[in-house]
Amino acid sequence: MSAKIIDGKQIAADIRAELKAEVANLKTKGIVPGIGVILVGADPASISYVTAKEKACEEIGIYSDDNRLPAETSEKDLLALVNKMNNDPKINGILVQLPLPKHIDEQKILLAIAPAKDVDGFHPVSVGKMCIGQKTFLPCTPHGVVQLLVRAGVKLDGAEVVIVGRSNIVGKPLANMLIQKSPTGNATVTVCHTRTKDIAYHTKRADIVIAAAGRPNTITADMVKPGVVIIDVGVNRIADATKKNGFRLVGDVDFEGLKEKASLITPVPGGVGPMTITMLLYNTVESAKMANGN
Ligand code: L34
Repeated sequence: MSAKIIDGKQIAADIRAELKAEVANLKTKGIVPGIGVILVGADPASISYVTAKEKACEEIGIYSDDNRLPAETSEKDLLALVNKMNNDPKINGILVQLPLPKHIDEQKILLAIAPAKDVDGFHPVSVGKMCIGQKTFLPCTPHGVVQLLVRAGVKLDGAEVVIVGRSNIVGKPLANMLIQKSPTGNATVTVCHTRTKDIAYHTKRADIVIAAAGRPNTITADMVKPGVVIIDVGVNRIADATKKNGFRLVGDVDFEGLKEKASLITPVPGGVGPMTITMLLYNTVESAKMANGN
């Protein structure tokens, strides 16, 4: 069998077209969704993600307030900027790109973001609401993964899902979203991590394997059953002298081996990444609607 590729770029483009129409409609009512973007430091991957997010905002008509701060920025100054954005009516969403430099307490910053503007869904209030199934901002990468599965027609109800990775931004929230009693949940979820005794024991019985470990080749063809659905959340930069920029991107799975065995698989790039950006746009538009009473 040769797997069908889930085209994240196309699905993201479809959702962005829907959002663009919605933003145009909001503008007729005098509403312009706005996002405050904060990047501290000059990590090349973070620069590329933040730039892509701002470009995507512009394409659909979201206003963005760009803030690129030096790596030495103090926690106090960063908190002051977040506070300013909390009180700025033009800003409906605040994005503090992670990771932050070591001298800044990440949890302290996330806690300072007003929950009403928490378009990344990382504030403990948002996380708590998500866990108990209340309406809230859902974190962008796991929300994007769920949307990819739904729009690719993958049945989640009763599915055996194995997530490899337990980060706060992907593995943990994704597990929560997929076990909710809802049409986009109802899966049976196992979460594997670095202390799991035998990851293959779990992935071999999975209908859907989601790799979010941050390490290439975490999932190989011998670890899965034929017909499995593979979602690859990884984005790893591998040095490659033949490339202009000196690297190529690979995910967390052995794509070449798995595409012969899976029924559906996401590529890297062009899978989950564009969906992460799209769900940020979605949350920002939702936030603008809520701020204006709908
Ligand atoms: N606050 N920090 C905050 N929110 C987030 O949602 C993120 N994340 C993760 C890192 N830190 C964050 C992102 O934005 C990961 N992430 C992210 C966003 C976009 C892409 C990948 C990760 C993406 O667009 N990937 C492209 C390739 C990009 C490239 O060429 O470098 C893809 O097609 O996969």
